[in-house]
Amino acid sequence: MKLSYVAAAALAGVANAIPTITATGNKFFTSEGKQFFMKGVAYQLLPDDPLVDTEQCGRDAALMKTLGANAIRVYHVDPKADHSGCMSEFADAGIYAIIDLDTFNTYILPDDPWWNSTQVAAYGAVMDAFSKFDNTLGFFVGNEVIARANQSQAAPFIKAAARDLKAYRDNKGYRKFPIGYSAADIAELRPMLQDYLTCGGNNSEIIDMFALNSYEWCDPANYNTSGYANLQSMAVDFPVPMFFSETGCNVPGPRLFEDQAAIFGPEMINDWSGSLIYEWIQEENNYGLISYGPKVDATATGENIAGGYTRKGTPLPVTPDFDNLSKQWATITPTGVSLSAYDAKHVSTRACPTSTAGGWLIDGNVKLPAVGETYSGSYTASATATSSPETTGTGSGTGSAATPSSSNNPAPVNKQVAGMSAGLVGVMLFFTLWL
Ligand SMILES: *[C@@H]1O[C@H](CO)[C@@H](O)[C@H](O)[C@H]1NC(C)=O
Ligand SMILES: *[C@@H]1O[C@H](CO)[C@@H](O)[C@H](O)[C@H]1NC(C)=O
Ligand SMILES: *[C@@H]1O[C@H](CO)[C@@H](O)[C@H](O)[C@H]1NC(C)=O
Ligand SMILES: *[C@@H]1O[C@H](CO)[C@@H](O)[C@H](O)[C@H]1NC(C)=O
Ligand SMILES: CC(=O)N[C@H]1CO[C@H](CO)[C@@H](O)[C@@H]1O
Repeated sequence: MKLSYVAAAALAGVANAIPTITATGNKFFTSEGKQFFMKGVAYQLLPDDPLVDTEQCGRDAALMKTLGANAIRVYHVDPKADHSGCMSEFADAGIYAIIDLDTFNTYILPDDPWWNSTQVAAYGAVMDAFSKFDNTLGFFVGNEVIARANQSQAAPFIKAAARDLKAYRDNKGYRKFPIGYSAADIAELRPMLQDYLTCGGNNSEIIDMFALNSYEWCDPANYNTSGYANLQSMAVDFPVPMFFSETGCNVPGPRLFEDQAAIFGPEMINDWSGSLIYEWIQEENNYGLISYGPKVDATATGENIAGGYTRKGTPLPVTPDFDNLSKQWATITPTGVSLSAYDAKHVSTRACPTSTAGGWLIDGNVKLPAVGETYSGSYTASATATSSPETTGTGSGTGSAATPSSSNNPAPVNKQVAGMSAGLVGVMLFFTLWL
């Protein structure tokens, strides 16, 4: 009696468990051997940590499930808080989480980069807090650290962070969570940044996934006019999974989300692993898919009110954006390739880019900063690996095709609560100083 009860409970446990995700070649796979495509949303109701209120997570997870989402991306968490209730609500709804390891006081800064043991410990604490959940998909070591070519000197620090957090993951015996970077979509950095972060031939020093925050597809647009064809030309057979970590231009609105059909369509499906829509909660920037009630006075304060919006309660779809996205995703059910049938030899590392005057600043496969290092103004060439080209992928795009530049890129500028990048923090500090 007792035994069969235990067996039944164990069986139920197995049935309910969410498969874990790993990266192989340029694709994600579930522990059941199926390819995994992300349909997700950026989720940051409150600045410090949206994954601590189990009931709220349950309400949001239920509606995300009806939307068709299977992933969230969270920019800031408190490693000391208990996330088990929220993570289990999302797991029950079939939803994975990508967590940014950095936060307001630990970002890698673009103009004055350093990487030290305080950051390693802080990023590691976030990994510790989320390593125990089966629905943790992976981690980012940075979000939009670099926004201009003349900030590319910070790129080796991003690689150093990936190197040290991958070593941390492995030393702790955690499963092989992909550890990646979420990049601003900037024409003058393409494709050098994505190529640099994955080049050099030492797997211990590259990112495991590359994600783009892209607002190039503004209605009306199609695959060619949006600039996605250009992004795709640089993504062919990329060595690690690529996906959109933010997307969903809201100009002119209402949003149609027709880009989803392209991302999951024949042109891109072999090289992209899906997208995360910016963002769940409606805020001043007008990117929300839901709200928790009408806008309130910008100066109003209260337990769950900030920046003119209530940040807790029953999620109410923003019309027609929520339905439009739901309908788009309902038409998209990619199966991809199974792990057993997948041949990762198709992908290939790009050469480390060489520096150019007034452009990309890192010349080849430079020696990465050690823990405790601050940018000194130059890098030394790598002692070990060479900067000679490895096998170059077929899609080293020249950027000469339809190339929407960052200047017509209406990315959210108001990301105080959600994914405010270090660059924007810098800009804000600048204005604060001058106002
Ligand atoms: C790392 O850098 C931060 C910011 O400069 C500093 O506050 C912290 O003390 C540094 N940690 C170490 C171990 O030097
Ligand atoms: C970097 O480039 C931007 C324009 O892209 C320019 O405004 C800024 O002054 C440059 N910064 C430096 C330090 O040269
Ligand atoms: C690869 O990188 C790791 C971490 O930096 C380093 O310990 C190792 O020696 C490197 N391997 C080679 C062959 O250079
Ligand atoms: C994009 O351009 C290619 C090449 O000119 C063409 O074959 C394709 O039909 C176009 N796709 C769209 C959606 O316009
Ligand atoms: C695909 C889809 O549902 N599109 C709708 C999005 O919203 C606009 C405005 O209400 C509708 O006209 C579209 O049909």
